[in-house]
Amino acid sequence: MSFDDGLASAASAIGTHLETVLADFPDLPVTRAMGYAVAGGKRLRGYLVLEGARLHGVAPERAIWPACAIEAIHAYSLVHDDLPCMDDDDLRRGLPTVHRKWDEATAVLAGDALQTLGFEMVARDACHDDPVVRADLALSLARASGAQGMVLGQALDMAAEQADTPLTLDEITALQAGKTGALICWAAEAGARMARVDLTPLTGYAQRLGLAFQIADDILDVEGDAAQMGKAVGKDADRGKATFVSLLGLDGAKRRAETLVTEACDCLSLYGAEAINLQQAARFVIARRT
Ligand code: GRG
Repeated sequence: MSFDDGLASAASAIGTHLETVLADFPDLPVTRAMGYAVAGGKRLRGYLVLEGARLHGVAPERAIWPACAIEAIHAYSLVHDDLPCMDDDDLRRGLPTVHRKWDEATAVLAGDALQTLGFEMVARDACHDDPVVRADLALSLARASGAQGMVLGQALDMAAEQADTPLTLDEITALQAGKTGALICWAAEAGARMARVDLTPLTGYAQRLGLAFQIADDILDVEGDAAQMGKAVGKDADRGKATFVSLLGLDGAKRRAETLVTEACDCLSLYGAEAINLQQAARFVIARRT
């Protein structure tokens, strides 16, 4: 199967599973908003979970739970990031943002409920027989998404908007390691956690992948098709915020992303040909147009 077909198949399985889980919830605006927010997207994080699990012999019917969990947490972060008190965006994935389609209160609640749903899904018995593994998944997911991970990155980003001087390369690298890198790391490591094996190769891979993802996002922001997906092109740079492109230049940013992807792939060399899909995922991250 080609990488594109594998990603499409994973995205379909994740979407179907999330629909099934949400079908058990009361039919209310907040649950409809949750389903709307968690639909679509590339499903890169969920794909990383499923592939990392496959690499370690974890059954797909188990791995679908953390794959859906990370997509629910990711969706919550986007719903809240789009709110008027944060980025105030009207469009996400080419469609009205949740607070535009419903209202702000519903968007806050839908984001909150997607976050708690993420933790519920890794805590369910169906995710893993061993409660210690389920607790490890929940603990590490809390650290990745909370005030030591994604929320920390978002807070540093908000502080940078108020600062008099733009961030340095080291500062923006640390910020992005939290804001986008932490969830990507958790996704890539989840299969190894489920198989109770050493995380080190996956961590090395994912840290580089997460940084390459953000550099690619900054490149897309200035030259990509992101506008068609409802992103304001060049928005961060227009606000005077430092980006990898503003700090490294467009060509320098592209070279850095290429180097990171090569290094990420090298981190998985001990897995041999079995790691080809994760290596192709790393290449996809810098080749994507949205
Ligand atoms: C509000 C707690 C809180 C955190 C928000 C992740 C985040 C922190 C904000 C998102 C802002 C943003 C657009 C960052 C750029 C990187 C990123 C996360 C892009 C969106 O991820 P994709 O491209 O999205 O994987 P899809 O739509 O494919 O799921």
